[in-house]
Amino acid sequence: MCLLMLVVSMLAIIAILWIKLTTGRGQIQTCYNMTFQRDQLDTSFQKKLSQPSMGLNWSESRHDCQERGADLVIINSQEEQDMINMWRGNEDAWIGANDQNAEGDWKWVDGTAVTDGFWISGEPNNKGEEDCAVSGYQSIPNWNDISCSSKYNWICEKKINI
Ligand SMILES: [Ca+2]
Ligand SMILES: [Ca+2]
Ligand SMILES: [Ca+2]
Repeated sequence: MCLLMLVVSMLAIIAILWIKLTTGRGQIQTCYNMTFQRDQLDTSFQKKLSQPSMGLNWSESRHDCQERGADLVIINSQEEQDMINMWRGNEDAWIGANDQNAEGDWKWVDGTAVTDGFWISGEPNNKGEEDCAVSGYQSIPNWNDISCSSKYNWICEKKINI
């Protein structure tokens, strides 16, 4: 029990939402780096990131996270979902779930099953061929399956010791 408490207290999440801005001179990558502790959710994270963005496809997004020692976010709780919903503002953002290996068998990037989640009613619907998930509307639930080659912002998650 003590160990569990210690582990839980040591976990924090850095979620990083990179928004690529386009300018007349080409792409500029801007990094918004926000850290939070689970017991310190507050209004300081209610930052709107509403700049027009270019985005990356799901695989590129995941690769970007991995290069930073992180991975696409795994949403474990309502609390985490709420936080991500605030951070992404009005922008759709990739999350770390896909059913690319087997249609309808949704898995997180760590290989665990997506047992329940925050799917929009009627989603995932695999319309055309949609194997990757975004957190996509202001309301909750707001997950949707989208073509993995679409381009969106993305949210990385990294466990850190505090
Ligand atoms: Ca998580
Ligand atoms: Ca699918
Ligand atoms: Ca869909």
